[in-house]
Amino acid sequence: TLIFTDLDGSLLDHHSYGFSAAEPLLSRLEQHNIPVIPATSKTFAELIPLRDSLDNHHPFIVENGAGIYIPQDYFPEQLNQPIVDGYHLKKLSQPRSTWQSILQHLERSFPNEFITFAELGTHGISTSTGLSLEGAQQANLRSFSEPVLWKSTEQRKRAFIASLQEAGANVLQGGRFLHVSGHCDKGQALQWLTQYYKNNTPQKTITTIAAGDGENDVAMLEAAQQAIIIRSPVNAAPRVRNPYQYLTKACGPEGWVEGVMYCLSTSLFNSIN
Ligand code: 2M8
Ligand code: MG
Ligand code: MG
Repeated sequence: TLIFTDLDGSLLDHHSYGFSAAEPLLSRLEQHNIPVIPATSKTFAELIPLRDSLDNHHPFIVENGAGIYIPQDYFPEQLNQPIVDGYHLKKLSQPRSTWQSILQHLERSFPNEFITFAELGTHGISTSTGLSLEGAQQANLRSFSEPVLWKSTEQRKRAFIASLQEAGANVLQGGRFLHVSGHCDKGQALQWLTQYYKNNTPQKTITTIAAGDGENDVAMLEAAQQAIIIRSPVNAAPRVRNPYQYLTKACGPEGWVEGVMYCLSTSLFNSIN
């Protein structure tokens, strides 16, 4: 079993970014060799300290599926992927600058209607996310995507998204921002990494579970065998086409524990029946 999980609003509390309710289960999963694989909008720079506090040593997916980082020596086989910052890196998007120049061109058609992460800067990111200044700085160290804060109407937002798509970008809705990146998502990243585990571990069948609370998690929730939709304190639950799905009663890390316990008990039930 592999557990792919969104962080903000799922394993981490939407407001406080805490995860204490999930700590006992996280250590039990580790003892039972069930990898918990973060799949997040966050950056590599944000994940390094976070993996430390979560005591997580598994591969991780950043910037909404744009990059998959695999620790060196995690798999017995030598990976073909280049080593970046000490990890094997599989890229699924063009660099951030590609999206920044498209956004710059759209400035004229959508004046004062959006503000990019780069424009917000450390202070602006900190105010709009509740992250510390250090956290905001790490969130801005992006390699493959540009988050955008939308300031105008829903109708204009649809026109904006259409223009971005026309220019070759892919747009995903996060909890607070629109994420402009390549044609990647957390679902494709889940598939790539699951195939990698299959090729490099003795188990021939691998069960995949995915947990998420937002629109940017839908592709991953649909790609997994079992989906856990974490209830959000602020947004409606995303619509997911997966017959094996569970909507949690609790939000954030409490909901995460509820959903993972539910999925593990049903997959155990299926395997003994
Ligand atoms: C951004 O991502 C969230 C994910 O849903 C959002 O769009 O609201 C990212 O920029 C990420 O790097 C950052 O940590 C997060 C903080 O809330 O916001
Ligand atoms: Mg989320
Ligand atoms: Mg997210």
